[in-house]
Amino acid sequence: MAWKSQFGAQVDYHIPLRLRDGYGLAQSAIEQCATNGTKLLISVDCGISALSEGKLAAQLGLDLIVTDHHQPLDSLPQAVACINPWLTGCEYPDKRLSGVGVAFMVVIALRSRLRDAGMLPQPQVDIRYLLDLVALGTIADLVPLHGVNRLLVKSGLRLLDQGQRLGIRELKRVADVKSMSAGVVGFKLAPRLNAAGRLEDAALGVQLLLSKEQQLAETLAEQLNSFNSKRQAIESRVLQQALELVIDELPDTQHTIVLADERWHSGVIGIVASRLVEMFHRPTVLIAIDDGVGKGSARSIAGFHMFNAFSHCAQHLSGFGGHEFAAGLSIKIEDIATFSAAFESYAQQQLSAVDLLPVRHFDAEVLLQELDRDLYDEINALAPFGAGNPEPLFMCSNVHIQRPSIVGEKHLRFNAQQDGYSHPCIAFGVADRLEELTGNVDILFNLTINSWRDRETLQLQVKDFRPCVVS
Ligand SMILES: [Mn+2]
Repeated sequence: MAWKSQFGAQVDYHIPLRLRDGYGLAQSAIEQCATNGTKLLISVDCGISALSEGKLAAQLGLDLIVTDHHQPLDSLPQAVACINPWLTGCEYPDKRLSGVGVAFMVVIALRSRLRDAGMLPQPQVDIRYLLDLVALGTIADLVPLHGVNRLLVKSGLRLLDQGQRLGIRELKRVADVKSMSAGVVGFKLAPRLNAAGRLEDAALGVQLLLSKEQQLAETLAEQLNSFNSKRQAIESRVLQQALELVIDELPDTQHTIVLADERWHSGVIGIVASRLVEMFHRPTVLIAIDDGVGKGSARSIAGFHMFNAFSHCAQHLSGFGGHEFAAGLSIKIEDIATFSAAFESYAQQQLSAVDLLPVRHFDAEVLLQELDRDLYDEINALAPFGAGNPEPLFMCSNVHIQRPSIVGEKHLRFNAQQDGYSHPCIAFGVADRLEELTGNVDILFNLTINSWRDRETLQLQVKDFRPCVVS
């Protein structure tokens, strides 16, 4: 169903069915495009390693432009152009653009070429209004939020907050989002847009973002929301199963976690791998086995470059791709054991025992009396916070805990007191640690503002705590 783009071209989109076609530029997609008369194919966030697909596109008479931010291999796909900040000779200064960031730069360049050629349609397109989508994609792609990325996200968040795009408005409604931040996008909006793709067809998310009719947008947003709930349920089941395997099978001396299971859904293993990394602080690969083929998702820790590790173990893999902290692979079942051993021995060389200790870094140790609204405002000028630009984390030692209680079933609320000063605190998702909140403790926290009935109060969002060691 092609339509006319703002620059005047007839366009359509294709989202790979991840479960059928895997990630990226799939052969079936190229064939389909050729059949329906497409002349030019532009990839976004994929394609840089699609050598055979590039060849196929050329054979079928399709022009291909690859835009991507993944690491290029030694040879590039056959294409009219490959646009990727990591290409040798690419002079673009900011290598860490997201997939959508690269696509947006292409839009900027295209607009300027069209203007110079006198081909820009009137009234002129204001491409700033695309920044809400750019922010969304940049946050969801988990690139570091500094440099150009931070600027794109900062401008885009304002648009997301205004919710001028119908689909975004509906998405905010079903996700119960009141105010916007990079965290809200990452934890509430992006998972809902992605939920359909993890289980079925990611095109639902695109349809929502493009929708112009209220009724349709409402329906799509609600569908995505229910996919998301389903995804969460599957995820917690897979996590449970993975934990059982970790506890049964892994000795303490093991530097890595590699688990494979036929019950798993390849759409959720990445998220579960992230959870295992949080819990065990080991480079982790989870492999979902389906029809005799393994599809793996990997997450890493500081000091261990996952893509390099996969390159090192390439002989045991059918395919792989990714970055320093996240990567994916495909593997034959009979190779899983040898891969796992090679991966572990590489990690033994790369990582020391100290690398494997979970460490919490904080930015400053403070006293409760130093915390006020002015400090919050100063810190907040550094936002948006997210990957690569974490929200400043403070440590306050030896605070006295008052009135700890469970709120909303899963969370803890209490007051922290020190030298006559006190601040309200909230700790999310740790209701099971209520009993540890006695006497004097050290707390790690971010500064937040709690708005309630038009009153704004400083609130400490406690990320972790431990019994105080000095007194
Ligand atoms: Mn990407």
